[in-house]
Amino acid sequence: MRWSILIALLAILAACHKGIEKNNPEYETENIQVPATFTWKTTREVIVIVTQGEIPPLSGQFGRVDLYHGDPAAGGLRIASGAVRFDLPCRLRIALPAIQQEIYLVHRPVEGNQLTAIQPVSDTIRFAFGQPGVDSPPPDADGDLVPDHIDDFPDDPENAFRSFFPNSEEDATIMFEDIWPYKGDYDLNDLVTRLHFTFLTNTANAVTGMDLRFHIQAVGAGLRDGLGMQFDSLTPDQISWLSGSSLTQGYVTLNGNGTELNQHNAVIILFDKTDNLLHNPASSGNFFNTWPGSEKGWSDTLTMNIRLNGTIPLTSFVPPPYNFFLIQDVTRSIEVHMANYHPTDLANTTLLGTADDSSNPPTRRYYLSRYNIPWALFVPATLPHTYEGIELASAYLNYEKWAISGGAEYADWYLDKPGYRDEEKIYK
Ligand SMILES: [Ca+2]
Ligand SMILES: [Ca+2]
Ligand SMILES: [Ca+2]
Repeated sequence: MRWSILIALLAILAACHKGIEKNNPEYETENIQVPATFTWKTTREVIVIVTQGEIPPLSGQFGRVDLYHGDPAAGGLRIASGAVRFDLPCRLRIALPAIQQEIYLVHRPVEGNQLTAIQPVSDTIRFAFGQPGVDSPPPDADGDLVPDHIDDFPDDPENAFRSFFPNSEEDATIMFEDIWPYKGDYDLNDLVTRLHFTFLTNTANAVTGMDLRFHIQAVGAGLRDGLGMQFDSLTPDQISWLSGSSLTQGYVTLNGNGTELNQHNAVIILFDKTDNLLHNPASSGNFFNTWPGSEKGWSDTLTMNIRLNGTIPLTSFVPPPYNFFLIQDVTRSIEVHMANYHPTDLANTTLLGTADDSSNPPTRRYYLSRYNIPWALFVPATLPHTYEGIELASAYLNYEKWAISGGAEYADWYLDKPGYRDEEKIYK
């Protein structure tokens, strides 16, 4: 018990932003000369357009296009899929890691052998496949014109394919400093949450819904925080229903469809308090997997299912990272967003531009310090966090070069490559 009090005291000290000696005083993230225009983005959006030639006789059925991060024959993971027919090109709008140089396109025709092509990543990726002749249409149990053998939902005419972010297997990560508008200690481990997105689409390559799977990786905070997400391009009535919010604190009020009440954009709340998901040893107090030597805890993994009212073409449906935000210390009005993502209607906007924050809504500058340092970072991969009080930038040895170059250099700073990490500073 005394140990937990000590931990709690250390927690308060670590979270305190002024006058406290930091665990790594030799390093100061705010001394990084970050260009004011740097977006801190780790992803890019691309449009993929794949056409299929016409060779009669036609069955009217759709072939399928799959996109992979790497060579599927060598274990490359799938990122997106869509329907293609001679008269209906496959158009996909997807987010890729900014470091992605090329993608693999696989054509799985109604009949015949699949073909693979490699394309360099650009804003618009175009490719054309031929279509082998189809003698007799293969079985299509649900009648959606995607044959069973290439239909991810062979018994569901409303859905045909799954697409993913960052890919079929791996998670993305969102990391926060939580004492905004005060600068934190830049360990970015106050809340670390792992995210995986699955998108459901139909034969028309329109989105019908999305599943968001998540768990908490770390809580290096004395505060009791929550996590929400705003769809900046969806209104609440575009969502039919959603399930899976973890709410125990009573400060979140929902519409009938599960989105948050009194918001003009669709806002979903993943959890209103980190403890809802955590199984943490009592000796850790509020802290979850950030102190060296402390007993490890584990997090539940939850999935939110989100289904749309009608469908939205994949070319109009904005891909990740979306507008995630931390809710500070069970106080709904204090939100912490990624750089240049705007607050929701329920945020107390009088805090913008106060203390260490230099948000300026007229110029759409949000949640950046006067040193152009953000309070939140989204990474399209998993990455281990640092020990309590150790600045992320001091453990990831090319992070500073990435920031100074405005993202031009070392955009792969988060990868586990030789010389990229100071393992001593990374939580084990
Ligand atoms: Ca089918
Ligand atoms: Ca189907
Ligand atoms: Ca911190």
